[in-house]
Amino acid sequence: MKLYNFSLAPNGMRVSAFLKEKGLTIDVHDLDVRAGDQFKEPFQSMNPFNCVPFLELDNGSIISESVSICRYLEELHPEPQLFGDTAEKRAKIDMWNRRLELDALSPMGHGIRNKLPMFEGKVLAGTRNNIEQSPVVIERAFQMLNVFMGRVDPHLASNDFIAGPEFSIADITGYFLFAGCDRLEYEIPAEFSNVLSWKGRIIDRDCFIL
Ligand SMILES: N[C@@H](CCC(=O)N[C@@H](CS)C(=O)NCC(=O)O)C(=O)O
Repeated sequence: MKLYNFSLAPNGMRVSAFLKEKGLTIDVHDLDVRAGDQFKEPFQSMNPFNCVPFLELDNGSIISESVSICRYLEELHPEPQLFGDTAEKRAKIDMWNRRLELDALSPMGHGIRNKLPMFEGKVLAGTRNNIEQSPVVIERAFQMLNVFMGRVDPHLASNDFIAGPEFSIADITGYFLFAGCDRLEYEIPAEFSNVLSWKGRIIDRDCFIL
């Protein structure tokens, strides 16, 4: 199998961090998505969503979406488990990962793409068009992040990691949420001290030294 990735792509780095945490190495092909490699053949046909990361299996089949790739790799290499080893743990890790992605990572990503000049003409991932950057989306990202932080802060008072006592794929998502907040220049309000403590617990983990 081969992973198509770009070393500066946050979603690609989620898979790289997962691989490092698992102690796995796989064949990687670097696609420079800033230069538009993903729109050229054969990559356009391999992933018509024009994004990295995507994984090519030995039978030629393609899996994209960072978490779906990680889930597939976890099935092949269950230890150390990052998606949970019981029905309850799996559901809770999935629940937290979805909350992080839908309520925080996604609005944060839209905020960045509507703010930074490097994303002009690329407001939606994997597109090149004239959709304009909008300050309203940036403001909404800040509002949604504030709501999210307020919701998770009490939960993190009694949980070392976001889905419970063990580090999981949801913490990997969390790390890239924090990295994106820095790019967006969203500072986590000091009142959310449990969120800041969680950030402190995961930020220096070896898997994130890529
Ligand atoms: N939900 C997807 C998002 C993938 C994505 O947005 N990838 C970005 C890099 S972080 C990309 O390839 N962008 C290419 C572009 O915008 O042209 C995932 O988790 O894999």
